[in-house]
Amino acid sequence: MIRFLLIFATFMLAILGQDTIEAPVITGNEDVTYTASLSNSHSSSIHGAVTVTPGSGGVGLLFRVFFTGLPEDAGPFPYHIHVLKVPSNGSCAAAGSHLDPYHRGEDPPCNSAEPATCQLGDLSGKHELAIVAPGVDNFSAEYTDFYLSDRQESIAYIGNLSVVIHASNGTRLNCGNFELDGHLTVPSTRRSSTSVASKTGAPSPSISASTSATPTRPSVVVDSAAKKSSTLSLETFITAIMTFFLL
Ligand SMILES: [Cu+2]
Repeated sequence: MIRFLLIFATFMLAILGQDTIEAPVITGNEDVTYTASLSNSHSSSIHGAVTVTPGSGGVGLLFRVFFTGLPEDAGPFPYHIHVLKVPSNGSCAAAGSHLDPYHRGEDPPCNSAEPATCQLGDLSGKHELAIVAPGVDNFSAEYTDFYLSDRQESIAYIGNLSVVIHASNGTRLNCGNFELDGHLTVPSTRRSSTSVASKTGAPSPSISASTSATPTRPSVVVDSAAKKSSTLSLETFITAIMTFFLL
């Protein structure tokens, strides 16, 4: 009996050990625009840009994505925010790994129904892969990502990072660095969310299911550490029961 309980306890703890990390919803984003233009033109047919402005009321960031020249036989195309800048030689390999400040890791793959649990930089995982129909070589999307920031002090800050678009097999096809548009628009004071909304306009109708979904936790957390889900307390509970039986 005791052996059975030990095996059962080990099994349950192994399962529960896969704690779910939930990224906090980012509020208070600034009225600035960042654009990452895919720049490595000499080695890729793909061009385009990812433009980022504050989400409605400064909650999250509004992404406008446009890619063109997508080779028909290489998609669907994942694309991500990567943690390092693309160097002047244009090497997408030098862009490093995905933005993942909560150390979520690659596995299991991102579930778009639970975007808070995905790597912060996994844009195509949280929203949608760039998919093109036969004979079409461009893709566009617009969505709000609630877990990213345009404020330098945030660990979810995207302004000094890069975007990489991949072939379906993971090959890095093109990349570009986020740049503050015009380098002239740094606000000296934070503007109200009203002016943000009137400047950027309301988001257009969503394309993917997760695009316009209201976050289930409209928290005011800006930069606190990601929360672990309730699996930890369940883990403690099971351990307590096992201890009771063993004693
Ligand atoms: Cu990537």
